Amino acid sequence: MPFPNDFVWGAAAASYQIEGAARADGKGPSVWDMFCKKAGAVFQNHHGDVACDHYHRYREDVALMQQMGLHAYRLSISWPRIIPQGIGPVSSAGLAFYDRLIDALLAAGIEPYVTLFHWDLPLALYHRGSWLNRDSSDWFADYTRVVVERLSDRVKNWMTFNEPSIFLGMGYQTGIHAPGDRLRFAELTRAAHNILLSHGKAVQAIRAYTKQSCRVGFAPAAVGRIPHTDSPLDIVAAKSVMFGSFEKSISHNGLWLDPVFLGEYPKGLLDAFGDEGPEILDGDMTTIGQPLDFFGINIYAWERVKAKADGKSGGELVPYPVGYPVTALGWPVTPDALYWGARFFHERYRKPIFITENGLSLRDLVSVDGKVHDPQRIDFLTRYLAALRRASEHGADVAGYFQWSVMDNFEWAQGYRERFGLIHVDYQTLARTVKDSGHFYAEIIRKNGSNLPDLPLSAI
Ligand code: GCO
Repeated sequence: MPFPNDFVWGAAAASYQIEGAARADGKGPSVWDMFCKKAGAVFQNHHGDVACDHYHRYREDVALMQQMGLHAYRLSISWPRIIPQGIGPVSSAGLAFYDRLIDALLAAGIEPYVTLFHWDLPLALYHRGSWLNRDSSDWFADYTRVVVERLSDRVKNWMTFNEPSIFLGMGYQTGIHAPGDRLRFAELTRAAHNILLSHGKAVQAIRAYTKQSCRVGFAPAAVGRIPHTDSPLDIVAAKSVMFGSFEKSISHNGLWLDPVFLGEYPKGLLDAFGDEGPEILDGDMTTIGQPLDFFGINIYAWERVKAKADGKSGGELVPYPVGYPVTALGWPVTPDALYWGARFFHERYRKPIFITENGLSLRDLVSVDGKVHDPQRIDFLTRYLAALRRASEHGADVAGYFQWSVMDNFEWAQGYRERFGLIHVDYQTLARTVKDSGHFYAEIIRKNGSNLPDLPLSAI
């Protein structure tokens, strides 16, 4: 059984994680350039100064993407490469790089899906108050205008933010990501509201300045729960955790997904925030709730829940048993997260679903035969994609899948220790080697998934 005929097969990466050239051609510093210089902030003090040197090697990388037969490539634009100070003068060299990259992708028959913000905030804007400053929504809208005016004659698939709940939570609450701050809860909800406003104004800018009809979405993470069984009670329990059960948290789906797709914060969430909730001005929710064309979602590992014994709402966590399969990062392998995620999000938000990220990290290495054998990634892909196809068969409008990641890259606070790529990168020589999983994924694309086994959920 194949996937839908027009299913989009892609792979993803992000500017700071692969480009390198951190100061080339007038690029301004980002908060990650600053953060990596803090001793101990990143594994072995790794940083993105060189990364995969994609800035100079993009033609080779696009050629490898073409070899794999990718339909699409999800890239992000480096804001400080376009506008070095975040606002003000635009870098022609920065725009020229993305001109070259987009042209190379199109020449290779690969559709670019562009994320406007994947965590590399211009450092100058951090010093102007970052997302705590309500002006951030105008800064972001103007940056979006510059990019869309330049690239929208060739780019027709846009995403505004990547995982706002993660970059806000890890960068400004726990501080284990850039910029490494630990804000008060009321500051976090203010920043979240400004990020959502930035999203809405960016959507307006895309619609206003695009040079062709286009599709707009964003790529959130989500709090996800897998029903322990497919019993109605367990399904209700999983959804009640995902879309109800409000508490004082900036991770809650109701803080991010409902305002964007339903145009409002859930009342229960604002009640839970109390006087630490965001200040909402007239018109804000209309701005935030700009219509979108698809529901992008990054899904990796979800927890399982079952109905509470006392029948109350919410769900009881079902821990994974000792020895349950995990990735090199310790994330449980939970393929049915793609099944339930596609079904739950399509049911609630009624938009075509793109899995904008899914993958695993392994400790891949180049074997004596010069190849990179990664059978666990092949098994992972088999299970997760079989589950996603099952969701499609059961009525979810599944439109595409982007593997994270096209190549090994800088995995934030873990630096280069974690390898997520379909392509191995030797960080000393920068040599690329397509892994066995890259060849396997190419076969899946060629056969539109019909070569994947027809696994029942219980076997996934
Ligand atoms: C994220 C980011 C990616 C990560 C990937 C693996 O989801 O954290 O979008 O940049 O590298 O998800 O953690």
